[in-house]
Amino acid sequence: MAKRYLTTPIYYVNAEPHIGHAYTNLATDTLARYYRLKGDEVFFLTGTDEHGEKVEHTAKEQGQEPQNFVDGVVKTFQQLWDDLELTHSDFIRTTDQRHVKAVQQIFQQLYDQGDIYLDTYEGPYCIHCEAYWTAGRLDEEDNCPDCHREVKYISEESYFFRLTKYLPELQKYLEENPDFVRPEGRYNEVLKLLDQGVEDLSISRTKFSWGIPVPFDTEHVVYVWFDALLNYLSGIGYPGAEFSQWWPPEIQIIGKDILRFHAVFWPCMLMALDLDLPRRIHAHGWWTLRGDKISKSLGNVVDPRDLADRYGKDALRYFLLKRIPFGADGTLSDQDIVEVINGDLANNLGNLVNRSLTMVKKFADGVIPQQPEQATDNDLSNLAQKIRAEFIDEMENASFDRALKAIFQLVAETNRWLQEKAPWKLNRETDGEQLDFILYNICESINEVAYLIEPVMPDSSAQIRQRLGLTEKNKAPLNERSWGELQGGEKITIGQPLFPRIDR
Ligand code: ME8
Repeated sequence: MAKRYLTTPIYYVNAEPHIGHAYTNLATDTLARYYRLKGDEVFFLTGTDEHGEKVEHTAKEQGQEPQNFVDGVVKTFQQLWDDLELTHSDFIRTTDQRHVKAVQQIFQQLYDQGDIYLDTYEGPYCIHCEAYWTAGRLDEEDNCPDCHREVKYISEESYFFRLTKYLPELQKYLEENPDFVRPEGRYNEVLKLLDQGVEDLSISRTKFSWGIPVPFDTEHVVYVWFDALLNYLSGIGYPGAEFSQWWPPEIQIIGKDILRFHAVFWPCMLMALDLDLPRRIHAHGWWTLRGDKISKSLGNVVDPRDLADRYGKDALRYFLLKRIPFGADGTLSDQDIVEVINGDLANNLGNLVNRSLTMVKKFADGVIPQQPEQATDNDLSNLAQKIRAEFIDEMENASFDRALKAIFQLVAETNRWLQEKAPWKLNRETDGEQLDFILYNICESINEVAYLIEPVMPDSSAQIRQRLGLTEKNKAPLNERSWGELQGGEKITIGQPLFPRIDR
C-alpha cells in the first residue's frame, strides 16, 4: 500500500482564517480523499504558524501575552476545519513542544556541521511577509516587492544559513525535475528567482523575543520562516521512526505568495539535512474580491462558514475546485457560485439522479434490474471506463477542474444516452429486457459519478450511493474498480432534490 504525505501551509495566527486558507485546505483534503479512494495510506498535515514579530505585535495590540493570544486564535482554525469536516491526520502548532524540540535540534545540527554561522544582517525587512529583502529587490517606492508595504531597516547580529552552498545542487535538481514545482509558470518563476541571485539566509533575530530560542545562544530567536518550514518534519515525528515511514511528501500545497520560501529556501534546508526533497510543490492562485486579493490586511475577508451555510459544504468545495484551474487566480462572487450550483449541480447532476431514480420507481417497481449480460460492454460503460482513467490522470496532477469536467462529461452523456434510449417509450411486456438494460446502465453510470466525485463532494457521493441502495462498505479501491458494482436487486430511494436550485 503506497504511503502519501500531504501538507498545507501552516497559517499565521495574527487573525482568523478566511476563504483563502479554506481553499488551500479543501484542495488538500480533496487530494487526501482521492489517495484514500485509491487505497493508499495518507498522512495529511495542517497547522498554525504562531511565532514572529507580526504575531507578537498583534498580541500586544490586543493587550495579551503572545501565548494567550495564539491559544485563542488557534481554536478558530481548528474549529473551522472541524466544521468543514476536513480529514487531516494531525494539526501542528509551532508552539508545540515536539516542534520546538525538533527546530532546536536541527539548528544545533546545522551549526555543528558548519552550515550556520554568525554575522550581521543589515537591510530591509517586511514584517507583514516576515521576509528579508535586498535593497535592489524593493519596489519602485522602496516598499516590499510582495505586499508593497513599508519595510523596516534592521541592523542586527544574526545567524545565517549557508543557503548559497546548496544552490548549485538545487539548480541541477530543478533542471532534472521540471515537475518539482507546479504549475509550469511557477516553476519558471523559481528559475528566474535563482537567476536573479539568492544570498545566504538570515535565520535569527535579536530585537524581539516571541520565537524559539537558538539553543546555544538564547539572545537570538529562530527566524519565523526557518521555524515554520520545519513543521513539515516535526509534524510527522522527525527524526523518529514514524517520520521515515512518511517522508518525502507526495505533494506540498501552497499559495503562490509563498513560493520562494518553499521552492528555494526549503529544498536547500532539506539538502543540508540530507533528506529527500518533496515529490511536488504545487502553488495555487489567489481568490480575489472585486479585483483585490482576499486577505485579512485588506479587510475584505470572506468567512468560509458563511458560504458553506448558505450554499452547502459540497457545493462550496465543488465551486472552488471547478471554477478555476488549480494555479490560476479566481474572482469570488455570489453570482458565479449560484450559476455553478444551478447549472452543473442542480440542472445536470441533481436532475439526472432524480430523473433516473424516478424511472426505476415507475418502470421497475423501485428495484434496480439485474445486471444484464451486455452490462459491461456498451457505449455508456465504455465511456465511463475512459472517463475514470481521465479522472485519475487529472487528479494525479491536482487538476481538479479538469477532473471534474471529465466527471461532468459522463453526467451529460448519461443524460443524452437516456434521452436517446427513451425508456419511457418502451413497454415492459414486449421490451422488458431492453428496458432493464437501460435502467441498469443509467443507475450504474450514476453510481460511477457518485464514486468519482467523493473526494470533492463526499456527502453528495454518499447520498447518491445510498439512494442506489449501496453502502460505503466494501467499496472497491479506485484502481480495482470496474463497471458493474451494482448487482441488481438494490432498492432505490428517490429522496429530496440533492441540489435545490437557488433563486437569484
Ligand atoms: O504565509 N487566495 O501564512 P498565511 C488563495 N505562515 N489562498 C490564499 C489567499 C487567497 N486570497 N489568502 C491566503 C503564511 N491564502 C505562513 C506559511 S508555511 C511553512 C508558513 C492561503 O496565514 C494560501 O495557501 O499568510 C497562502 O499561501 C496562505 O494562505 C498564506 O497564509
